[in-house]
Amino acid sequence: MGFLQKLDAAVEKNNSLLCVGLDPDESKLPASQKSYFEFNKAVIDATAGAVCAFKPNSAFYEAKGAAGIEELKRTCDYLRENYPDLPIILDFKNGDIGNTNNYYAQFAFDYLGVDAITIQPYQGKTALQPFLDHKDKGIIVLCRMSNEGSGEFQDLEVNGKKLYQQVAENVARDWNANGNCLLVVGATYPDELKQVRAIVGDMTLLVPGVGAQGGDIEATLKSGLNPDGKGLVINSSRAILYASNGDDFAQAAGTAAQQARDEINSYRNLS
Ligand code: OMP
Repeated sequence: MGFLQKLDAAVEKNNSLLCVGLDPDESKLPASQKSYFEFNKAVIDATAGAVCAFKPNSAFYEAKGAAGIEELKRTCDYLRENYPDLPIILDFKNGDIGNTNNYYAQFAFDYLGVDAITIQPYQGKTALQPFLDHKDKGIIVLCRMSNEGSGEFQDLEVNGKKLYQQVAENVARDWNANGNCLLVVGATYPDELKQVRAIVGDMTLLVPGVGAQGGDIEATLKSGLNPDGKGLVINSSRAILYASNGDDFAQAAGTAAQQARDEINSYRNLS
């Protein structure tokens, strides 16, 4: 089963468009938690019924060197073994010349065994072909990011449109021959999300920026849903992971995830 089919099944099963980001940060972990894997495991078990995907961000693990990569690998193994119906999105944001991309793909898909990755578009489609050729994997291309200042390049005018609009157009028109592409658009930019939705039809969009970054869930849903009341994967990391820094952290994460899912669903056209 390909990533998008797996995602769709998880959206249906858990009635959720919420993705929990697994971004463990030593400075924010509850005092009782020493291992990223054990922390993730508790959060995963508490939130798995309320999500359509999990998204570990590689940076948080790479920062700890080999030990961090090991924790990332254990997290991915745990998810595949215990929650095989829930897709894993590796937040990677990599991309290089084509030959090098083969090895990024090997790390993500063969070593970690994830279902999807985020990548940079800047090198162009030809160089990214080693990712795009993985028909069963989700290839999630950065388009209009959530951070302040993301417009510095992404809003530049090219060919009479904004660069992020051109990225959306190229990905929808030329890169998606295998039907495995998605785009990243930040929840902090609902107007841009609306523009992207208009360009890409019903393509699924990964939308980070709700929760800690303050993106508005109602505006996100109104701007980004496709006509089926789906087509969005809405990520929240810190607001779920650190809902409590006491011993009740997992329970608090579970409650925060359910609340986020329910709030998202309140703006979907659920029949
Ligand atoms: P919180 O702000 O803690 O919810 O985390 C957001 C997560 O989404 C982090 O892992 C970010 O690196 C990631 N992210 C963004 O915040 N903004 C973007 O534009 C793109 C991403 C991403 O690709 O997921």
